[in-house]
Amino acid sequence: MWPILSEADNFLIPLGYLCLAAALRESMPDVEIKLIDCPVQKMGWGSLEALMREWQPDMVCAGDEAIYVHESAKLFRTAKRANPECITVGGGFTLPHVPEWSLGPGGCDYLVFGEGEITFTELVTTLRYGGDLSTVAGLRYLDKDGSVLDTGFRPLIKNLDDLPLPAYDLMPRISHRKGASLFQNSFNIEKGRGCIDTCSFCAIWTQMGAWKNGKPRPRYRVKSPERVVREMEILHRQYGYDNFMFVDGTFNIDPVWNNEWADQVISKKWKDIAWYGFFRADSYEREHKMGVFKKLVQTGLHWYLIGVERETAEDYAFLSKHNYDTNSMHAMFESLRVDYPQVVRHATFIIGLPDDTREKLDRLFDYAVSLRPDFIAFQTISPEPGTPLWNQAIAEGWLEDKGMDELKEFYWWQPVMKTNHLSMQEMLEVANTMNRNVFSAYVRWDTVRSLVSRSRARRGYYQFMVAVGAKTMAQHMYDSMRGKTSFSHLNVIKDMVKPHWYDL
Ligand code: B12
Ligand code: SF4
Repeated sequence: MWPILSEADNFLIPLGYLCLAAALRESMPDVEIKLIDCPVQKMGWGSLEALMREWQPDMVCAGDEAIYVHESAKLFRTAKRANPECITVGGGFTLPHVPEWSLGPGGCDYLVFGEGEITFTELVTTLRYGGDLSTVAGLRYLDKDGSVLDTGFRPLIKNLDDLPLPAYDLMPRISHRKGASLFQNSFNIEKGRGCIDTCSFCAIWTQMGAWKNGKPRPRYRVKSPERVVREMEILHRQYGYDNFMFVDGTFNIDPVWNNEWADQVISKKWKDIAWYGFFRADSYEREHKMGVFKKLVQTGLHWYLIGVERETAEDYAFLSKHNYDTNSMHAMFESLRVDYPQVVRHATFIIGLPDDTREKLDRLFDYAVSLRPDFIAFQTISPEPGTPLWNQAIAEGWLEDKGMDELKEFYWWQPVMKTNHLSMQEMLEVANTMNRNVFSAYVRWDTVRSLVSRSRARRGYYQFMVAVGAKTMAQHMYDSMRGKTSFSHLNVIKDMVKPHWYDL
């Protein structure tokens, strides 16, 4: 189940659900599992409820990302309306970290904390065949007296190759997602889980970390190169996908793994395979010098996303992001630009830190442009439940007592956290201005060259950006002619509209 707010937003498949379904199917093949991908099936709340009434599921499950937490509550209410006996299970990045809310107004009967496959399967087995739920590690649920019962942390799966292949067959084909103009015909894939760093705002290392005494520790695990190539082969040959999005928080942690994997992919001689990944700056140089990065590009790497976040050492310290500095950042971007011009360089920055001022953010803007990425995004910091930043923000009162019901605002484009020098409204204006001004930074020769680049990704991306820029400018001019001076059209998510089928 995956109700959404906007058709254009959710253009990738929820891989976690395919992994959970595969694990459950492996241990209980007779359980009937349905994955409903509302955006793809254009299924609104009305038809979803009708389906549930007809189908009478025994269990309805949903994960979440903060922005859609309120949607998961609505889903669980709908499920209970359709079948009062239905058991609701929540998992993923947010719900298990706010158990009082999730097991109360959030409408969950059970929460699966962290990595889900084994805990979820054991939960279903125990509910089905009987047994003591308090011995199933990784669960949170309400005890008889109404208090939250936490069954403790489930150790992480040691060997990710032991996982069954994601249940690809349960997913409807998604290539027709129009909003995915940049990522047509793509499918998510993971090489591993977790990360080596501990960035305070990031839920990737906490979700797949090892928890002890209520605190996460970073853990990084990978599948074997053979296993990942096998997944790609099935998706490519059997399902016809040629574009992969590696969901790993950091693709370039281990050059030896990457080298071996690249050799295997190259030996397959697949035509027109492309992939997108998230990278770190500090390990770039090593891979580049070893010749591994060149091989990654040969395998079809066409989009390099890096969270630069900030410029100064103090800001990196605040975010708990380690081993980043301006020299290596400049060197990496310059090498990418010169040595791998076919790869689109996408840089994201975090704004809205407690000490941010307009001047500080102006400097950050100039720094971002000086790195010459192809794509710059300034995102306002959003503390996510379960991350160290969330605890810090609550302790410091930075969230102004925002409760879970306000979590729908936590989508990284709108400020939710107080700063010492800028009001929320001022921060919103600064964020909009910074994202808008990015367009003027692209009035340069490189852009013209990129529009006719031989690289499909580069050409496609620049054509897309020029079209967005033109549309934005036209809107701006139209607004100015009508005497409207404030400009908010780059507040991307806010501008998204609910699809017409949303309530149907
Ligand atoms: C692909 C992706 C997207 C895609 C698709 C989302 C999807 N549903 O798959 C798109 C591009 C749409 C997207 C958008 C956003 N995303 Co996103 N996204 C990811 C990404 C890169 C991969 C997710 C994935 O497939 N992981 C691999 C699978 C196998 O693992 P998994 O999802 O964690 O699932 C496992 C467990 O978590 C658990 N589990 C998960 N769900 C459930 C449900 C149940 C019932 C159970 C029992 C267990 C369970 O079991 C699974 C198997 O072990 C993650 C980062 C990451 N590497 O995980 C960020 C991430 C999930 N996104 C994040 C954010 C912030 C967003 C946005 C808000 C960003 C924005 N400004 O728009 C939006 C929100 C949109 C939305 N729909 O909610 C944050 C979430 C933080 C948080 N606490 O909520 C993450 C963690 C990135 C980060 N650095 O912090 N995202
Ligand atoms: S390096 Fe990236 S994936 Fe790793 S903890 Fe930091 S933000 Fe998360």
